[in-house]
Amino acid sequence: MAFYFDEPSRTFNEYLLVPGYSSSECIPSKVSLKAALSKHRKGAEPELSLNIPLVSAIMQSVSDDGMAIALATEGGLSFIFGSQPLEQQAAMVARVKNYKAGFVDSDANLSPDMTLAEVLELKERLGHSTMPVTEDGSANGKLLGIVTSRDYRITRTAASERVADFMTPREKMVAAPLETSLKVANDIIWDNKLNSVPIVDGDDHLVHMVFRKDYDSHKSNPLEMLDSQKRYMVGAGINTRDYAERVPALVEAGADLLCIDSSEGHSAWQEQTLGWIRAQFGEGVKVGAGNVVDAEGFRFLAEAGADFVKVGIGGGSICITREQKGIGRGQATALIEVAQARNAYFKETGVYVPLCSDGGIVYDHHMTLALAMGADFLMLGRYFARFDESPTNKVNINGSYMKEYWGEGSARARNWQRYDLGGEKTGLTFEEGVDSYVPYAGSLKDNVALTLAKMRSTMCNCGALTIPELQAKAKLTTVSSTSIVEGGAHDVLLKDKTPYVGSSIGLR
Ligand code: MZP
Repeated sequence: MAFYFDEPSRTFNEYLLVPGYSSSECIPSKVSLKAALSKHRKGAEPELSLNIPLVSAIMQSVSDDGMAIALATEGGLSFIFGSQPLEQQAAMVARVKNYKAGFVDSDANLSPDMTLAEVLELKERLGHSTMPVTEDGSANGKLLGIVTSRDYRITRTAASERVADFMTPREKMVAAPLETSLKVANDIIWDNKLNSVPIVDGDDHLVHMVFRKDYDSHKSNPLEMLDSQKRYMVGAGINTRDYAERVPALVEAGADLLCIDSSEGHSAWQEQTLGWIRAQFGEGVKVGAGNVVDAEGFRFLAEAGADFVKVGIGGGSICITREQKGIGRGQATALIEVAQARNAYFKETGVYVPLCSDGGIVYDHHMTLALAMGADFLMLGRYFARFDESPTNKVNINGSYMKEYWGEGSARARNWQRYDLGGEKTGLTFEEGVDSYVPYAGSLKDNVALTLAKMRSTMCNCGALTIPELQAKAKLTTVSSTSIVEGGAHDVLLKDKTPYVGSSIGLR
């Protein structure tokens, strides 16, 4: 006879935190959001920790090298998507590891034959007004000049005019050699009253750009996720098919942490993958596994050697697995049960396995709920997809800016390995994800700051200055549907007709 769980499957929306005593010590500026990222023994520090408990989803539409750099700057971590050729994925990882804050790869580049109309289109699309001109229009071509908004007047310069005719040519430009430090580049910028300086190699090929505004980035980002060599930290997704080739390539490229990306992790394939990694690399390569939604699944992956376990099936905003296959579990219920299993495993073995709550976060306060329920950190797709730094197009739909966001199980991503159940290589036989838009929300930095301000504030209401303290002290209650109505603005006529959105996510 089938097994029936006692509890219905519940979502984050069905819970609230009940405040506890807050001492005068308990103020938001004292809250530490440091989170364990890899398993560790009782009393020992984890080898890997996050400075903020947020990681970006292993998805084409979320986590490329640009997202990874932006998130590591704020103290979180990205997992570069694995549904791409391994050389390409390793190159993204390498770009994060080689990134020098303040030295950026130029993403708005011109060739001398382009027209002013094309320059304006690029400016509108990317939001940059400084564009180097290279022989072949690439980011590393021979430098021929530069175009800034000082080089043309829209009212006077014809839209058909060629870049070569109005750019500031190379001989009138200031550029700096490859070995230039950030400090010296900044001095050049100030001494010459520039907004940027191109860094060139011995053959005068463009390598990087240094912009005036980036100089202070290190100082203003105290939570940056840096490795022992002061490089940004980055994770990468792997699958249970080509791990023997992919894992060594990612390790070689410098990935700090891997994660098996699969819709369902309680499987022999994950056990084999973890076993292979341990046999080849011992404990030196850290790898998370998942996803699971019950105690049995957790224990299986913990015993198979996972460094962290990811929780969640079917709750992702772009996910239709529950509709298509009828499998999954409400994210809150799944997390609560898995956290209980994790705590029992810790008591029994002395090994603490961090949990990542993956998918289904809609409002900012859901993040704090997930942490209170036992997650150590959160994986977010939709949240990050809305920002400038996500790799997808920003498009105007009926007067509002949107970013594209598609699931790994959609026909667009065709990540069949994520849904692989063994047997012949079949490709994606049916979709488990959708292709969608999410409202454009601006920069990652501003949004993350707001989200974390709310998180710190709620933690103080619960009398907690750290995530483990929140987990120990949190008091949670389920809510009735009528009390949800009571929780919003109600029985008043709002002066501002814009619907109130209780989250920086802003969809509901
Ligand atoms: P969300 O933050 O957008 O709600 O959910 C992101 C999570 O959804 C990802 O981390 C991943 O676990 C899951 N995901 C990604 N693609 C699909 C799909 O196409 C999916 N079904 O479920």
